[in-house]
Amino acid sequence: MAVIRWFLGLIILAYEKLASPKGVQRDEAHQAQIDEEAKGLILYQYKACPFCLKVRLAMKRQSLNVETRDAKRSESAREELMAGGGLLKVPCLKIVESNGTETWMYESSDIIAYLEKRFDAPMAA
Ligand SMILES: N[C@@H](CCC(=O)N[C@@H](CS)C(=O)NCC(=O)O)C(=O)O
Repeated sequence: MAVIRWFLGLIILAYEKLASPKGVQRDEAHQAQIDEEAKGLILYQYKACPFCLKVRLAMKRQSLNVETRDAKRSESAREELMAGGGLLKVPCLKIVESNGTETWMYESSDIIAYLEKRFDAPMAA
């Protein structure tokens, strides 16, 4: 079982390398503004989780530079996720609003829909 999981993980990481989109191009000022907004986001994830890959690719497509924390390898990330979100499940997007309000969003499709609504719609690169 562990070997199968390891092999699937390899496939997922290889797919990420091959399928990685270039990402939307923005002018410098606009990208800087998006980068600033993205500082309020943290993606809790596992490297080899297909649902996390789906979110990472969506972020790449939108050129969103979001901090990621590995909840499998890092005990502190796992503890943060459990304490904040309440579930040991990934992906989970921590959203901190400018007024300090925190939201812990689970479900890859919900996360992608949220990012597409909040940031510009992705365009072909
Ligand atoms: N429907 C969820 C599925 C997420 C999911 O099943 N994630 C797995 C990892 S691939 C998980 O966190 N399992 C709990 C665990 O590993 O402890 C989504 O689309 O985000």
